[in-house]
Amino acid sequence: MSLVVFPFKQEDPRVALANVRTAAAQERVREVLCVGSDRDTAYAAIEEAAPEIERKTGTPVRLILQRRIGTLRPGKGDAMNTGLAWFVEHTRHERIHFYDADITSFGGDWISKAEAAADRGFPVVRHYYPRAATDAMITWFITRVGFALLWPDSVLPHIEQPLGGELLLTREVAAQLVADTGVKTQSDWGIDTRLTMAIVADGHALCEIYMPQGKLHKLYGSLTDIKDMTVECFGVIQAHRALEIPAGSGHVVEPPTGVDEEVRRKVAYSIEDTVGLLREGWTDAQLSLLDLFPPEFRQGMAAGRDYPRLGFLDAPLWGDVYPVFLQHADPTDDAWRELLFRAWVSRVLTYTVTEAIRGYDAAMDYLRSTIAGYMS
Ligand code: GDX
Ligand code: MG
Repeated sequence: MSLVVFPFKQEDPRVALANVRTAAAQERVREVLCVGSDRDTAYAAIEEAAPEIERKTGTPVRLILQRRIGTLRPGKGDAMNTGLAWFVEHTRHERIHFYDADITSFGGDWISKAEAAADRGFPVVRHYYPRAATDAMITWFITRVGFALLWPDSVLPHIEQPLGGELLLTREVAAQLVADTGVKTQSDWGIDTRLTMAIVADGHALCEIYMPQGKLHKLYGSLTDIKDMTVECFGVIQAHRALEIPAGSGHVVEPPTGVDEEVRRKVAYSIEDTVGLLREGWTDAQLSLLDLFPPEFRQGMAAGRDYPRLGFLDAPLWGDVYPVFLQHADPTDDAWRELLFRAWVSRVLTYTVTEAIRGYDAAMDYLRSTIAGYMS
């Protein structure tokens, strides 16, 4: 029997509550735990509705605030670690599920499919879903690149959505993660990457299940959110770049069953708003950091101050630039954070104007081939 955990922060109470109700009504679910960042409106709404949901479904809905467990920016990592610790210390359930609270396409099948894969013997199950060709840009240009460059023989670069917040773990795996100091430390957006790395390093077999309806959820509030996410998702890889990860533990990916026309057509970000980011906010400190990088990158980035260049940061150049960030970047330093974000924006724009415009299938083939290229 299972516990379902929803970390939440400033979510639409209606969406969060609908998801809590859906989870509580599932046959295998014995308890739902909502981990809030503070007593916001969603917190109040869940608190009020919990007794009624329990009466209707027989499933208790608990509500707690995240604890300060890690040492980095207090964020989603503290919330997930609070949920993991609570599961291990306060319950006897066999499995734990995590879901983002803002998914509007959430349904009982997210839970039942994961349970079915765990029944087949997988101690770790991750959900994956179709995403637009211009979505998942951190996954494609930060996480999978880092995994491919640093651990080409492991399963890490093959994981479809290593940042996804939707997953199932058995009690044994959860207990191991709760005891892992590296996981505990990761209080920020790096938590999903850190969990993925710890699970693979510990040699657990994992199954990725396909949700054809996709994950529809809240759009990014501001570019600051995505900047923090980019830097923190890079930071976790950089901090653990010396980690030994064994070659190949079991990894099964359920084949995808088609991609919605809406996903194929969707443009996930505004090119117009993004181009401006290459031009604004340069400081002398950022400019002097460019000296550490290959000349094509240095010139391409610096030229952006006058007129943003959109097509220069291709896959081979990114493969040369990324290791420089791995070696030198200081994610606590403003100039480095800005430069890393700017470089990622530039890589995203180059890909968009040279590859994504060729259409969905060509773009996805291209993205996959870049990862294979970095692995060899
Ligand atoms: N308690 C708590 N505290 N919950 C949080 C916090 C926090 O500081 N920050 C976010 N959450 C909740 C949020 O309410 C939602 O339920 C979930 O965590 C995910 O956050 P959201 O803002 O919806 O993230 P987003 O942009 O959808 O990112 C997700 O996918 C990324 C990716 O795959 O690209 C999220 O799972 C990321 O960790 C992941 O990197
Ligand atoms: Mg979201």
